[in-house]
Amino acid sequence: MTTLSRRRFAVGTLALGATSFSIRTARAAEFTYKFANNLPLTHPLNVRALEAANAIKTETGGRFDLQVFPSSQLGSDTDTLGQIRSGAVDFFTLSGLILSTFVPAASINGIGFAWNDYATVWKAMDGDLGAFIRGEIAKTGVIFALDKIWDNGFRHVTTSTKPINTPDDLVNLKIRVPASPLWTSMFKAFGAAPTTVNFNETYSALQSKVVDAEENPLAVIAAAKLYEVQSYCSLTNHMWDGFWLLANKANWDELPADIQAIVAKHLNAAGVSQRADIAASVAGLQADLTAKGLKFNTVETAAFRDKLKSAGFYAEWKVKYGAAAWAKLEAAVGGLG
Ligand code: X2X
Repeated sequence: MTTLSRRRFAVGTLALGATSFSIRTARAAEFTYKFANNLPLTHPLNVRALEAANAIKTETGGRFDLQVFPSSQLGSDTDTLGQIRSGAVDFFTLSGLILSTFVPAASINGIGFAWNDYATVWKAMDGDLGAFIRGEIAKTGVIFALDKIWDNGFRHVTTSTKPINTPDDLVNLKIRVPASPLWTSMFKAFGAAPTTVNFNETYSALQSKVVDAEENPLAVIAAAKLYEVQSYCSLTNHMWDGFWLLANKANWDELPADIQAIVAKHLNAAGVSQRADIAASVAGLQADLTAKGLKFNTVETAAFRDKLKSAGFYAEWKVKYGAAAWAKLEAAVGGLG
């Protein structure tokens, strides 16, 4: 285990303290379920998750207590994927790209430079493409995804060394990527040197210069204070990434139908509100991060997409997903070449 920074440790301890306080003071709930995620409490995902937890407690008359564990308190994403499969964790927001280590089709929305805007993303993820992915997740028999995918965002490259202006700037770049074959494949196609690091160890990997770069949406860069250990943010918009709200099927099936309905209603509504929070925060976040010293630049994305095309990236992944799944992606985003 890598050492957590003192700041992160303090946040984790406070959150656990608050949880046990509420258990002691409130009437014991009939059902106490755990919701794990990898993000700090300040990120909209946790703000909305806590709001949903309160609404669920109220509407179930205290019968259902959803305990939110932020900042990978229950383990790294890779560990927590094991726990949601076994039922040690009940709910878990996870990037579809990381989920693909268990459900291969789940990374398909992360294909590089596929999405132009949020309108296209939500139409597809609330429509046929999302339904297809949820179907694949449900086929595992041990987990399923709630209807509404939550937003992580459009991802951008940050570095401690130099801005990324052209695809050539990625060559040999030591960049952290999450644990997912698609991420590694895409950055290798650019000639970069990707290293897999779970999110809970990313800050320290950047701080200790194990890697020089990472890539994330602005909301994550801000909430996790990655600007403290990065100097440049190149607005590459290279990928849209969302969090499926996964549930352990056996634990879910133990809940009475009326409680299931209340929990699903509030969690899906929270996901939709959280999408709006992220979209509304982008302009302000860029200004805040600039004030904190991060230097921004924009890029011509066509050159990056052409590079992936000539490296055979799209052709390779079309074969991996299969023609039928690829057709669903192209029906949503247009031809990918
Ligand atoms: O690990 C990441 O970079 C993050 C926070 O974006 C995900 O959860 C995929």
